[in-house]
Amino acid sequence: MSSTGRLVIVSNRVGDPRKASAGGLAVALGDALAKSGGLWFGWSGKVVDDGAPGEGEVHHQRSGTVELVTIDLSKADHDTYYAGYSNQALWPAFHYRLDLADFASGFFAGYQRVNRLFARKLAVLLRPDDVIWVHDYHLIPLADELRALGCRQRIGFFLHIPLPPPPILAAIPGHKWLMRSFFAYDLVGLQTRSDADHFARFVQEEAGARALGEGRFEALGRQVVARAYPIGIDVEEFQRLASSNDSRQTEAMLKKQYSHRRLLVGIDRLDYSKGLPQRFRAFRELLANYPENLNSATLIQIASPTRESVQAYEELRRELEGLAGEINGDYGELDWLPIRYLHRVWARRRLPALYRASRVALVTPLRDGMNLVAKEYVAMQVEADPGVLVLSRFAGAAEQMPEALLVNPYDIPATTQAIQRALSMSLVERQERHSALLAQIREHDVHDWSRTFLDALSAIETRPPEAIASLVLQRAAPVSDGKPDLIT
Ligand code: GDG
Repeated sequence: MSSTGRLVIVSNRVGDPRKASAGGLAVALGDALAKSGGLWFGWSGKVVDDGAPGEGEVHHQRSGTVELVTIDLSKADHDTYYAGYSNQALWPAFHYRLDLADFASGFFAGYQRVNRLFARKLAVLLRPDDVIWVHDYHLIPLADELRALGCRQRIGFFLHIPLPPPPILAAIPGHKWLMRSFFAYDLVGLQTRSDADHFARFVQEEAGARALGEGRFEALGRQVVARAYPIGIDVEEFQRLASSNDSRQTEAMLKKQYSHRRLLVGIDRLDYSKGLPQRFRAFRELLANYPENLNSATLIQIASPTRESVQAYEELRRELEGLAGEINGDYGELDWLPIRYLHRVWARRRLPALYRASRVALVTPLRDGMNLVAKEYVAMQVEADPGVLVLSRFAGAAEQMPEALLVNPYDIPATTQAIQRALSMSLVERQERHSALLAQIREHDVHDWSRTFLDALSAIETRPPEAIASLVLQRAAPVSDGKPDLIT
């Protein structure tokens, strides 16, 4: 990072970068934080049943040179900001599922209240030369709230999930307020070129923004730069995990146990965006149409529990249990079950073994910001005998990974054919595809992602004080009746 300022990360959840369980993102952000002696701010994960809305106890912790600051949420705030607006309004809508979205006005008020709470608690910790990087859909209006408190620091934002095209965004009540919130940032990062195009179209069509070139837009007296910064994985970290004793033992166990089978793997949070029912149906067609897979092809599907208080997730769980039971009942034998469906979290250190033991990975979301599992699978394959990635064209990763077998997950017969093709692909073709994919994943890893984003953020000229003052003057009026104020 060219700036000398301290890095401040803000995200809904805070990961301790030094814990063994930390994922690639926590490790990558942790590296960037450690270099600048940074601060990471977010929700503690604790819900206080009788807590007052808009209030929460703040906790300070150190992890090496990094300060971790977390805040508790009252139950009312958790239910409206997190389970409500973030996960029942923005998550489904941004994943093109308006049919599942609930735009209850109480949700919106809670979302605004918690963003204001985060801003209030964070603002007092900030130094004038800090560089602030806000993450994901939970916190879109945070910069606006910080600006209202007089923050003049550079503030960047990264959206981990897709940004849908204008007609879908326009269906979100308060969408103009949301869009205006983006203009309080200096830099907005999106996962793909197509998300960046949607941003450009939306701000021009709905907010009358002027495009100034190279992703810079001017509207509402503000300027923002919005570009694609596709996230990657920590390839080395995964390779280290793979060489651990635990991972090697698990790989040997899987290979022995399934020596007469051909393994396929799916690893997903149990989320309706991941296309799991469609995947199970395509797998059933594989068994029905290509009998050579009977007594052989075995799909290990890890579906880690997530957001279980939300009804759509409960329904999905029941649907998948039904489908897995049906397929195993119809096709299974005494010594072979076609689907091993595990509804639990699988230890991260054991993921490499599962990736390595599998001939094919099924990564078939209906919509996904990027999808890191696709990249992790490729990174874990052995060059002498690599497996094949079947990847949805609707995952952000498809833009960078054209050498995968790209599928439309809604088209079940075509997905079935692609799985069959993956299972019977020649070694030469597997190697060619794998080496192209691996080169791309190595070049654009998570460290490259955070460096590129932070360099771009640091290169943006800081705003003159008058510009900040104008941001504050134009900010959204407080919500009085639970409905967002709209600029129409
Ligand atoms: C969001 C966006 C975007 C999964 N199950 C287990 C487990 N995992 C790990 C995987 C992978 C991560 O979780 C999942 O990342 P994805 O990218 O696949 O999906 P989301 O969770 O939806 O992430 C997505 C991402 O943010 C980053 O920007 O790519 O589009 O939706 O690392 O390995 N890990 C362990 N046990 C499990 O059971 N330990």
